[in-house]
Amino acid sequence: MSKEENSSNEVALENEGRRKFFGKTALIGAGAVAAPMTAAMFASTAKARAAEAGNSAVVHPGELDEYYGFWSGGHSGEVRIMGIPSMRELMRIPVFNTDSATGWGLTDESKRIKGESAHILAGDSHHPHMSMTDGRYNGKYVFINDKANSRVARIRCDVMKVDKMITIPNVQAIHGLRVQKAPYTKYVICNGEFEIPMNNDGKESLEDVSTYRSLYNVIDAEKMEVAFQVMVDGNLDNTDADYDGKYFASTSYNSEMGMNLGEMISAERDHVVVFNLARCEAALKAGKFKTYNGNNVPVLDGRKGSELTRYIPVPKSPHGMNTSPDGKYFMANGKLSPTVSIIAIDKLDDLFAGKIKERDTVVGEPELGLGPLHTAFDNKGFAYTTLFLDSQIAKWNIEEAIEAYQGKKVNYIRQKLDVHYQPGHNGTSSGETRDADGKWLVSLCKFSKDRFLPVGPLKPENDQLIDISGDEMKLVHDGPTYAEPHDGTIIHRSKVKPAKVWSRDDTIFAPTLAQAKKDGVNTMTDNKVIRDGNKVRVYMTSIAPNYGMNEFKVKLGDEVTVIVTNLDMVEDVTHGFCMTNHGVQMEIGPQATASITFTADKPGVQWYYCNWFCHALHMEMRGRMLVEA
Ligand code: CUK
Ligand code: CUA
Repeated sequence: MSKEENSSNEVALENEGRRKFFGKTALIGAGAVAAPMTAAMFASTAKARAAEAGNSAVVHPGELDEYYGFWSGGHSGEVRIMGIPSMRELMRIPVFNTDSATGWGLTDESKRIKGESAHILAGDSHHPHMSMTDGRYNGKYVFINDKANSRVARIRCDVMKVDKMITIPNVQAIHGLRVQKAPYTKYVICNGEFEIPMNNDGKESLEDVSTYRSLYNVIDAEKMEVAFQVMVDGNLDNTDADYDGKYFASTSYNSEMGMNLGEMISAERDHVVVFNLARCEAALKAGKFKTYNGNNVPVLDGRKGSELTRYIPVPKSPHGMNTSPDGKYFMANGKLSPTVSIIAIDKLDDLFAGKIKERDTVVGEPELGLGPLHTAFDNKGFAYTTLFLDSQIAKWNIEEAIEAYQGKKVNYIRQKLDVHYQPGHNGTSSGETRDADGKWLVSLCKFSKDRFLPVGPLKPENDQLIDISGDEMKLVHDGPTYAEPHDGTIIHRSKVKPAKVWSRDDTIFAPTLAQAKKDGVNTMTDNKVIRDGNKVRVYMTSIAPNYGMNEFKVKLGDEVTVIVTNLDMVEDVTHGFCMTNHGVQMEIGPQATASITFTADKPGVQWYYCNWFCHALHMEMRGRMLVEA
């Protein structure tokens, strides 16, 4: 390592110390004052800061955001980490997509994690949700669904990389996804949206749809295996969990089991399915399940009349499902109905005991405007519902909406704020947890139209930041985003503790190190070529600005695996490995090992180089592979 490298690292570490200090004071906006200030400078800054007091969206250069936002990247297939309130995009986590910067989808480690879907290069991510303990984020994992290929992935929040991915059997299109909130995230819950024949072996017809079903999926969060599935009547859209560890609820927009638009929207009412977790687990234990399609995933029967579920009728084609952070209500957002149906969770015991009727659990149905899709919450009893067709967010009082349902004359709507335009999901700071704090609301708008400089027929979306700390919602920021944030969670930074460098015993590259051990290679010290038939494993170290191996030889047609171990201990010194003209590139973080396999199908000299700028001599960090013909 060079001298400059060393000294710049010391500066970085010193900064880190200062950040920690200010982090403890929890005074965002009180700022890291790096340079000495004159009295006049201080006065004017203090004035500017006072004007921002209360809930400032301004994050000055060098200051850190108060919240992490985990954003879905929609059909880009990724997850993004945002800083809130600055709305700066901090990082992208490739998940269901392929990423040339990090080599996600190309490296051996990522292919191993993708498993049976390693050949699938696209995806559609919708719902990123963090694991919880007792209804509060625990900083461990973020789970995300792939609607396009019926997958669920897990992001490990210490390294912010995917460490598990599974394809869910017996279903098509995993849509709504949430986590069990209490007592802890034992299960990840998600909906199979599209109805398919239970045994989908090509023997069914397009005409007779009587065997078509949607399944509710309950996934063991640690093992990342399907624990069980529940067969339902109708399809499933969005889902959420209670704060007691007892019930899950899902919206169904196609209770008709229609196969075209007209059929799907024919009924005036669809329903919310409520799942009784204890009864499902008991049925599983008692062996009351069937299997389908030749796999051994247990499928419970939760169709109408089952003891495992209840079907609560709600108006036409509901979409979003949101649990209020006080744990009292499931809210089903009407979509084609201008209403949100408020389901009292404390009435569900009686419903399952057969003491009351399904509709008796509905304690409010406020009329909010056109196209309610999703609802978010503050800590003062207000709900914020996106109105897709009206391009507005309605702020309303939950208890007053319940009183109105009982016949009292109250105006539960406090404000309607124009957003730009057509909002889908919205999210409040910590609003999906007991820690809801009523500071920020983000509206994920599907259209931006005229809000930004035109960039051609394809326009960005618009993620709008709204201050909800006062009586009135205030729009404070427009944030252009690429296709397509569906859902975002806003998590206080105190809940997230990312690692600075990789640990050598990380599970993500453990299988690679196991292979090295078999090859008799110490990845921290050795630079060696191991030949195994026509398979060649090239082990090399990297330390700025050098690879441990400047040249190696292989034979034309060999299957070459390059395994690089980054010996740098310095935070942020990431190296890359790129073999020119081979479509081979990857990231190797400090103290990580990464590997990539390709065919040496071009004879002659092939340069490889470091593609992550790491040092003043980064351009010189390269070497030659000779492919002997
Ligand atoms: S969905 Cu996209 S706006 Cu996938 Cu939660 Cu409602
Ligand atoms: Cu190593 Cu650039």
